[in-house]
Amino acid sequence: PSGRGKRVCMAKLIIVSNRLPFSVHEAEDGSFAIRQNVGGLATAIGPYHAAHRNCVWVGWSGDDPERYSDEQVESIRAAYESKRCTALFLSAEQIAGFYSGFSNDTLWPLFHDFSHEAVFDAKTWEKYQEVNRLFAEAVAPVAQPGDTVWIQDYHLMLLPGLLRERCPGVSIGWFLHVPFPSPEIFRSLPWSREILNGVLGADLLGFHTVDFVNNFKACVKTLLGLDSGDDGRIALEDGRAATVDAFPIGIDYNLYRRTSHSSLAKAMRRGIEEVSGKRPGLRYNTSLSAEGSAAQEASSRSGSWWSHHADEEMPELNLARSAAAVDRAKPNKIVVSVDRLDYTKGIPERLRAFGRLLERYPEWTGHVTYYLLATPSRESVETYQRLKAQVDQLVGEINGRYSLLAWTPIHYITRSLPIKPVCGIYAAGDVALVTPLRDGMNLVAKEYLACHDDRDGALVLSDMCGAARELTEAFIVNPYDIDKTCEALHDALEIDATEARRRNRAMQARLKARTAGTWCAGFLDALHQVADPSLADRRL
Ligand code: ADQ
Repeated sequence: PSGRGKRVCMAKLIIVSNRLPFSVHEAEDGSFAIRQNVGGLATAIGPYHAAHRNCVWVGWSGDDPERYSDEQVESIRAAYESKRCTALFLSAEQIAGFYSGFSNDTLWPLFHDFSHEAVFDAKTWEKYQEVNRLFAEAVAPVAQPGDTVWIQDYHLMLLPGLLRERCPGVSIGWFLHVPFPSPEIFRSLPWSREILNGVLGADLLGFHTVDFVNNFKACVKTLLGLDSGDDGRIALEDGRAATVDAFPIGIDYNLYRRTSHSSLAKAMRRGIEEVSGKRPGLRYNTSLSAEGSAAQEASSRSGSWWSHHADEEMPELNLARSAAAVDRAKPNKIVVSVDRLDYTKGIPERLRAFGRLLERYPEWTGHVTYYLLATPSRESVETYQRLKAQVDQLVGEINGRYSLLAWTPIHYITRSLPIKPVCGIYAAGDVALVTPLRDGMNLVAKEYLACHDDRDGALVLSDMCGAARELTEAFIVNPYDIDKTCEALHDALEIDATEARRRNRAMQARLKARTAGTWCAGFLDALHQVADPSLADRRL
């Protein structure tokens, strides 16, 4: 048994992704500090990597090496090595072609059914191949027979094939975090066959949902003429087989539940509740509750500017004055959303639905406040710049049209926030609006529910994401349908607390059972079952 134990320890798991789960930051004294990245991949696989000493991670550093001297690049490399990460450095040209170009301008829109946004450019395709080869050259020397390589996402779809040629006896898995499109869309890619052949170098190919698995199988049939069995096995021409299956990703439920009770998250929640008039505090003048009126009187005595003057000069802006026209007993509510600013997330459509709510149901005036956290990403890409301008404009229009002196309908935050304040925002939300136009899974919906463990709170969820297949008790909407999304938002705001808790409990039970940890273990177990059985005693 001791000999067997020794062999088991020697086998490695090599995780390969475009970005590493850490970033390096330069301190004032010129030294480099390493910080954990936020985001789905880092939080899903990060704990597995941290807990397993025989697990290493290979990825692009995200830095432009031209900014640093050779000596500094070596210090950065060493900082990553201390976290069992191997950092690759790409040139500015490779970043433009591989990352901004083929990955983000071609595959990302195509895979999200935005084919009109997809750019087909032979030069960026060239760079995509070059960088995938660079990854293969970094991984191949460390991958020994019996080791496992787990490749992540659409950036590295040629890597399974490249490693298959270079690394005999290694089990190769690949997981796609975004949707996989239907053949009608995928076949428009001039290099679709090369991509399929590359990714079929893996022993196991994982997707979030059965729909994406079926799309992939249909593409393999249409473009390569290969059949797949009911068990997901695809017999390949070289005598090997690749298996495809669905592995819906989960979250670290307890981490989000716990973090929502951290003092920072609680302070954030309290602040949001005060500003939105849900809890007596800052927004004293607009609170329509008895408590609020007392606070308002107190504030007039203390002499705030607008309580002295606004009533006389701008009565229509003064919510306290117009309160007679609205339901005084109506409780104030908070809507939240958290996204990277990306055109797949449906932010303009969602804003229109919120604007329509204020138009169609004027009784929500002064009673509902929307906290919109939307952090810009991929800012060098023109489509993203246009989207930012569009969102800025819509927020401005809605706030301009509906604001009262002491009530702003939308609080728009574009900074990137760490996990604790994000959990504070989730916890403050009576309703989470999660309405992507297309999304592989969408972790935000799941994180919101974890932050409402044992509480009410309602989720309005797009039917166009993987999460909708699991979170069936949510208010499911077609995010393109502005009227229906507005109605669902209205219903979610009005839901009875007992009913909200009942729905949440059903969804939360599923999230507790299928976590990020069980997702990792489930994928790796399945990989070891389908990969070469003769290697079984040499693996992790
Ligand atoms: P993403 O497109 O990044 O992930 P998502 O699943 O929502 O989308 O994950 C985003 C993560 O980043 C969440 O953990 C969220 O808390 C965090 N986040 C998002 N916006 C933030 C902000 N403004 N500030 C701070 N934190 C923010 C891809 C796919 C998804 C798939 C995941 C995991 O596109 O469909 O669910 O991978 O597989």
